[in-house]
Amino acid sequence: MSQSSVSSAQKGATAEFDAVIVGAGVGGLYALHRLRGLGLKVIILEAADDVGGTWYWNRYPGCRCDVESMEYSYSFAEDLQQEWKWPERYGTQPEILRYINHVADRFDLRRDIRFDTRVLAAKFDTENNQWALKTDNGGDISAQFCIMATGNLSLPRVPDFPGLDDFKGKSYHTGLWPHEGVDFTGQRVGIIGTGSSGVQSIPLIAQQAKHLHVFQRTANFSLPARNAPLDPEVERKHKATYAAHRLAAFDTPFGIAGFPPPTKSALEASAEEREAAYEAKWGEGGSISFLYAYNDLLVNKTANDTASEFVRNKIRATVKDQVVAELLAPKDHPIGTKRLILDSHYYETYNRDNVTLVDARSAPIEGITPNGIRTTEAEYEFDAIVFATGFDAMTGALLDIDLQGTNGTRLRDKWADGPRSYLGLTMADFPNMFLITGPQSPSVKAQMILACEQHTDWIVDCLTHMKSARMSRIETSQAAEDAWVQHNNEVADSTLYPLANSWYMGANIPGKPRIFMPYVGGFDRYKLRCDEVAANNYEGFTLSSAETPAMADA
Ligand code: NA7
Repeated sequence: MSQSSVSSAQKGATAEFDAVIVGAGVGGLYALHRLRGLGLKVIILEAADDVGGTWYWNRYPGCRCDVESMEYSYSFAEDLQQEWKWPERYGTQPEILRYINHVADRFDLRRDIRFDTRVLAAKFDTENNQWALKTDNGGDISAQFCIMATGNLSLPRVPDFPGLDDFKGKSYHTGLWPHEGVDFTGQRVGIIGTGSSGVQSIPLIAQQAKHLHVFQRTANFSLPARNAPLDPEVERKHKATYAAHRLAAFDTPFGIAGFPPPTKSALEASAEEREAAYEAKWGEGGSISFLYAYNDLLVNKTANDTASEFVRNKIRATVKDQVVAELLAPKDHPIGTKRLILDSHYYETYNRDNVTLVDARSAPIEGITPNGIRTTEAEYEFDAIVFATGFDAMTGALLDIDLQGTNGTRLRDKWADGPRSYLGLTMADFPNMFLITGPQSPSVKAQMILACEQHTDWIVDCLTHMKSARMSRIETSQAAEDAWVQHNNEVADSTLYPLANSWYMGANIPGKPRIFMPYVGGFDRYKLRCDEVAANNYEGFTLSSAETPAMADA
């Protein structure tokens, strides 16, 4: 353990590292940078052979961020944000990955990252206040603090279709896309799934394929992204007040400044007024802007119906075949309660002669055959199948690791009925472990990079406090965790979100408990609560050390 370590296991335990971070995505990289700044000996363990996390794996055609480039980037270094030039309004996957690589090099992060190393298990050693991690790559690691930066959408999922291995053609999951790319020219392609990954890739695959069949089980709402080269004037203005803009972002519900919160209900506006407002937002592009048309779109079903119907009518007006248009027009959930997709020419794609929409709701997929896909109604032959079938979101990557805390508590048991955390940052029975954007924090309902920064900054402050107080162990009280879980559920239940069978609810994985996972009380309110907890002498936590074993907070 290094000299400067946080009041170490002073009993003489020998930790190889002061802190271990699991994952080299945007969260893990920033955590490494900051923890190094505390003088700690830190390592990142990363399953991939390079940095980037979600932007490393998701290389499917059309993959692009749905948050604007000037927002979706780190805020911690003014020179970085001034110097980096984003070519387009929304970053493409290659551009974002280039940026993350630049950050890794600029801050000399690679020397403390162990690539090609998947963490299989982590167990807390109560005696020595150490986490012991087992990896698939030889050496085990022990560290006083363990920071899980494993991502919210990082465990890809292919449904358990019978015959999966029998397919003779090529198959791909959007979240595990080949690095060399895929050329579908002249091929008969079937794609399963119409979430964001499907909606982004379908227009581009359709341009190459001989014929594309899209298997849609549930229609999703999608808005035009209105992507374009980044306007130099927009960039200049943004950069002129970048630091202030970022500070302001911390005080907004989604961690993105520049969208004044709406003050009026959709039901207070006349039908004509509403139509004009939605039309303006539709023309502008972007999801926050659209959902900010009125203040009750996510809490009042009648209000939401007006926005949902507006988008359904846009789909009907775009897609020529009205039978197809009706299938594409979502009717089973209020707009915004599933991740609202941004697309480039998605609905127009169904006007092409080489694209067929297959309704996998009325005729579900029964299985994969050697030659293609069989539904309850027909069999389709393909050269390639694309699974755009999503992820075991928010909890999947954490549960994939055998995590064992105090008293033999296994995370898999603790979370058997759904995730439980305090602030989405820590968990009872898992001392000295922190989650970056864990379930029950805003995470995917905020600008993710800012959310990662906010969590890391909080952890760094906490470790700094522990160091000055000569404490070596922090643990969450069960009561604090219970209260936070209850608060999270109450907030979600006061909105329309739970009405949708979304991955936010765990609904896309058969057998997964249905609990609304992200905190939707607003990033601003959440950050205040985190700051308050710290200011109140780490309310809800117990801090202790070898010398002061039971020194607790309030
Ligand atoms: P999503 O949004 O979870 O979408 C997965 C899609 O796959 C969705 O349309 C599913 O239909 C479909 N799916 C899954 N299983 C089946 C079966 N058995 N049959 C037919 N269709 C199926 O994942 P994405 O990768 O698109 O996006 C994830 C997030 O990444 C996105 O929200 C952005 O935040 C970035 P279903 O809706 O379950 O009927």
